[in-house]
Amino acid sequence: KTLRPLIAGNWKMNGLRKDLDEIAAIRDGGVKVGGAVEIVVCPPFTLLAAAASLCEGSGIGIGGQDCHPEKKGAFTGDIAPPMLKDCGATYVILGHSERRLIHGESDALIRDKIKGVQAAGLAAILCVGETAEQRSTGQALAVVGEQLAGSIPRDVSIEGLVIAYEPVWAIGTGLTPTAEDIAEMHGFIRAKLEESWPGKAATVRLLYGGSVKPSNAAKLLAIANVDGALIGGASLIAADFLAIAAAC
Ligand code: G2H
Repeated sequence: KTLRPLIAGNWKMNGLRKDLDEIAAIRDGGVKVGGAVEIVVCPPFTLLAAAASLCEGSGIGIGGQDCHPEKKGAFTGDIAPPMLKDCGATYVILGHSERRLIHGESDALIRDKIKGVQAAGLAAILCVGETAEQRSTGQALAVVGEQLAGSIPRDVSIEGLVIAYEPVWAIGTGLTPTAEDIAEMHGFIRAKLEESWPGKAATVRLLYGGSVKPSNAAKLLAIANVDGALIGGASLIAADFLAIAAAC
């Protein structure tokens, strides 16, 4: 594999200030993994600035889990991309299935968010993935193809964009697709990107997400076109998260 792997932790709605100790432990252990693997932690907004200052100069990146498409304005409760950047974030997760399903986020909204994020100089981690029903009825590739076509703006560069394939049915369930199914989907995503951005698709890191843990990480990360992972539950424990990074 030629791309530098990216291991990103999605803390979701977990973490109080006392849990910054875990981020410090990720930083200390991550520095030892060295530059071979890029490590990013996406804590809740409330911990972003503190996490970024803990990780400053360590090479461990910090990301948001969502944002508003606009730079500023009358959007009560929302967070703008420049605010994330101002806190020290370099990445933002967008279009996670929990945003798509619980908050009704559409591909069109996610597309606007990617534009806002890129305009602010941040890198987007775009999540795509099918539901159990969509997979069992043979629609997985079509659904992900539609999400890619609908949520990646045509007029932006895809260099620096990261895509995370997260089958909805694998999130937090302990279930993972077969290696063959992941290889098929990641190959499909790479081919779709190549159709729209010829010559650029090979630079885009494709992460797998959904029930990645230390015990299955090496197997999942070895699959063709898997350039890293997006980790939920296991990223909350520094030792587990670092063991996954070490499996790259
Ligand atoms: C999928 C993943 C992180 P988990 O949502 O984005 O969570 O690893 O807990 O399945």
